[in-house]
Amino acid sequence: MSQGSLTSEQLAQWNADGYLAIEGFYSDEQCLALRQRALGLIEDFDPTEATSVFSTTDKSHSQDEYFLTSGDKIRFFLEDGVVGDDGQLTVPKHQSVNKLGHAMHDLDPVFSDFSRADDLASLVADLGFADPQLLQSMYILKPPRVGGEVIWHTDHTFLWTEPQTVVGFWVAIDDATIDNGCMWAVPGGHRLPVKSRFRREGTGTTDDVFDADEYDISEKIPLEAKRGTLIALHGTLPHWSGPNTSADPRHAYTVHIIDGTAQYLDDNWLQRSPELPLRGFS
Ligand SMILES: O=C(O)CCC(=O)C(=O)O
Repeated sequence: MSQGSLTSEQLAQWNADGYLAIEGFYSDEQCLALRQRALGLIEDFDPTEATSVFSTTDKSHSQDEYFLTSGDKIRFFLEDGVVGDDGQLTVPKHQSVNKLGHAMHDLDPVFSDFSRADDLASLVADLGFADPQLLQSMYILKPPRVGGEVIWHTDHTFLWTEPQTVVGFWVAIDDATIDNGCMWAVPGGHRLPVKSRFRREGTGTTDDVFDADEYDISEKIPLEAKRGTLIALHGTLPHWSGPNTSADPRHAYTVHIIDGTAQYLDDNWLQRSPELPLRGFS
């Protein structure tokens, strides 16, 4: 992407569909450097620390302090079913990790540079942010044959501001296809009211359900993406990714940005210590 503004067609697509895919936003070199850094972090990680298995099909993880205290750390979340009865991994360590989260963008220089690329700052300004704050980062591995689905959700459900401001910026670090679990979305679905809010309650979490009906996903479309493609996802756009049924990896990086002019609620699951305040692009 060249420095500067989105075209009027791109802005129109963003407003109409609630997402915008930009091929070649990041170079292969940038993606491969981030990939190498993520794999290095996994190499250094002791799996016994990952007492929480992350899966959005099993909300029980969310009660786990490991998850709730990860907003200002670099933590490693395991795929379902990769820990045997003896507490040991049943697959090699690099195949067992579902994702890294949630503050690599502030704690790791390689992730920080990737997340604060000039082109991303320009895009975020074009999308109307007055005071962009980088809230959450995730490096999602979706390992071959093992990587599970991410259920239909909107990001506003999890990262609530008043008014709604969150946008997800998802980057294909590997080519993402239907077979290896690319993202899917319902174009225009961002205009519907969100169906729930996930928030802290006591020492755990709860879902406030506003509408118990499932999303109508009859109009869903796959967002296959070549390495380096960036997909901006409006905070109220329903999206999903399937399991990786292929032999190919599907690494992706996503950073969620909110506007500092909005109120970030203090019962959102993701909270940061005052020692690591949110930052924008500088
Ligand atoms: O990469 C995926 O499979 C899911 C990512 C996602 O849902 C998100 O970034 O909000």
